[in-house]
Amino acid sequence: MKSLLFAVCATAGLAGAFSSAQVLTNGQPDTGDPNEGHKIVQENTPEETARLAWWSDARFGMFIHWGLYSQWGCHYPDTNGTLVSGGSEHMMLHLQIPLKEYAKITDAFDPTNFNADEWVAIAKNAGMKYVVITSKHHDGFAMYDSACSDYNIVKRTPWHRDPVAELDAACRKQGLKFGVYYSLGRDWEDPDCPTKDGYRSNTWDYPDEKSKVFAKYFERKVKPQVTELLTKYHPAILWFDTPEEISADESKELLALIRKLQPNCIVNSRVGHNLGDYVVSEQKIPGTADVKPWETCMTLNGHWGYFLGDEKWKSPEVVIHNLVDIISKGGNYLLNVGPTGEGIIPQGAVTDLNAIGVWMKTNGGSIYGTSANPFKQQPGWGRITQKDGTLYLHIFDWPAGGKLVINNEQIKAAAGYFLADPNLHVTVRTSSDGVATIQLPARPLDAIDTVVALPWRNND
Ligand code: JFZ
Repeated sequence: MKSLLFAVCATAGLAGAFSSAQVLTNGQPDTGDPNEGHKIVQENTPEETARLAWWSDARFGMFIHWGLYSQWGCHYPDTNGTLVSGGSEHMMLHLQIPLKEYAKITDAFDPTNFNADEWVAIAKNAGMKYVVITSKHHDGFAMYDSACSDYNIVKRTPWHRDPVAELDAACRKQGLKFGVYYSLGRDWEDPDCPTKDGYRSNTWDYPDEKSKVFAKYFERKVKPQVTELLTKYHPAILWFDTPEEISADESKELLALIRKLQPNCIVNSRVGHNLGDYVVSEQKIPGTADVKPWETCMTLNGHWGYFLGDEKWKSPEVVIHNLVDIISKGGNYLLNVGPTGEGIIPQGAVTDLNAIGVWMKTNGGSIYGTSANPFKQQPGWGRITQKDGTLYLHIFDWPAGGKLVINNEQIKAAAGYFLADPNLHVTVRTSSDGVATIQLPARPLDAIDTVVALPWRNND
């Protein structure tokens, strides 16, 4: 694979484009962002709740990180033309690749295997209800036909197509909602995008960090591009990232602009300064639903962008348990794929998503439109979700002898059934000391998560 990639680099005239192979960080995911503190602390207004209604029902979405960094799997040729690791989709930063050299990747970026309908079909088959793709990541390159900046996929690549437009159309055709990610406070193409002490800035092309004026970038690039994204593609979600040095007034101004142009567009909390419709939790699942509403975004392997050689896919069991855990706490799950420079979602990801889809086809009723476990405790054997007066018992660990103990005195149901076999019923028995138990069959109906639907009434 590497020799093939080397040949591509050489023909693309990139060999010799880069003189130093040092990686500035160990290539681990970027976790030190001070913006983590931009949490929504107040409850949502009725208007925000109404805007989120479809999103709260959807519960499960596909995140797509696709950009110039995908071309050689977040790797870049050194002076000998050998591909060196850039650590992640931050490779331009980690390797301090000069903008004019990094931009030459556009000459090779020709994803002839891209098929928006196929990508959306993979998401739909996995049971995902919305798709969010990177319209502009930290490298500042627009993955759509931007009138504000020629540094975009239509103008600068031999491919000349607009994947944001094609995915938007494919989502509408297949009944999924479409959203766009936008890097708000990091842009390594623009000379006026500072970050705290320059820690995530382009300081190699633009070394004078103190001279950078965020307001200029905000007026020149952010507002025009957010406007064209909203007016050309009408996304259901604007997924901002890394607000960094944006001021509170600028966050407010940006949100007002979005509300004016597209009142129903959902905006996440990384628009900055405690604004937005929901909070983002990155790569982790909170212990409890400490803010409402919220979404965990997570990679399927170890990287957001396609990373050459990373085949460490989370198993379907891990993904399904994560999904159920998140929903049992009231959150959404945005699970990421990183397509290759040729426009292909890696087979390891597709295999995973197909297996997840099989479980979702049988058990989706315990996911879509459900809300958090109504009880204070999560059971030791799994998780609980609820919808319309029905509890869904997600049994991860089958109890010895099939005797399931439910340590919640509120459960007064008499009988339930298995989603995997609705003709197979179970009976709840409540002992004199108020402990409810269910006698299950000797073996689970699903090795990953067997779901029992239990009509219940809360005695509160
Ligand atoms: C950011 C990006 O840097 C990354 O490339 C990817 O797009 C991810 C979804 O978002 O990574 C972050 C952003 C914020 C935090 C951590 C990683 N945070 O607030 O801890």
